[in-house]
Amino acid sequence: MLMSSSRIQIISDDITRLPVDAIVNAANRSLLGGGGVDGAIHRAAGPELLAECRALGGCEIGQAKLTHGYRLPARYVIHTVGPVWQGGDRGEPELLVSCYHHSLRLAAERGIRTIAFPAISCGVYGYPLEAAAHIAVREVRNFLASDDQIGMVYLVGFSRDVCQVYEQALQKM
Ligand code: AR6
Repeated sequence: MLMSSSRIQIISDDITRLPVDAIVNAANRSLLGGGGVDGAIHRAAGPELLAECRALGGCEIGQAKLTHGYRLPARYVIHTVGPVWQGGDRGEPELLVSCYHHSLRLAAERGIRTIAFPAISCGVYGYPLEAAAHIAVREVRNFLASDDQIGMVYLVGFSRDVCQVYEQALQKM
């Protein structure tokens, strides 16, 4: 098994373009689409994605559900619902940890080998980027340390700035 840190890669890209086994969606509890990365994923996947999501009955904050990727290059979409930042003492860190953990566990259970995460909660949900990047890197590393199913986890920054924060978080670990 490769060392866990060599199975984490930070990339600057549009997550909807990545030919990985699964991309993660930063969704809301309805799972019926929205703005940001959620809107981009639904646009790129096509209406079949919304139809499958309708049958899922929503998703709790910190949990994750899997659908097909339809017109996306990715085979699957793992929809997770991040916390809205409310100052940090309303369980937000634990809920964000839970998003990464449940998404990775679901991926491993489904035999997924390559998975890409956006910066969950770091857009309209307002989670401070440095704190969220620290959680993302730590949780992915912890998971990979005891998993040999997933071969590569991509942490996707939509801009170079986000990637820089991820790189700093990775160096600090
Ligand atoms: N590829 C990669 N990253 C992206 C892309 C993309 N195509 N588009 C945006 N990002 P956000 P949240 C980045 O707001 O904060 C939706 O309406 C973006 O720059 O998409 O978890 C849902 O329906 C930011 O760094 O998600 C929910 O209601 C990160 O993805 C709500 O927003 C997350 O930003 C979820 O809010």
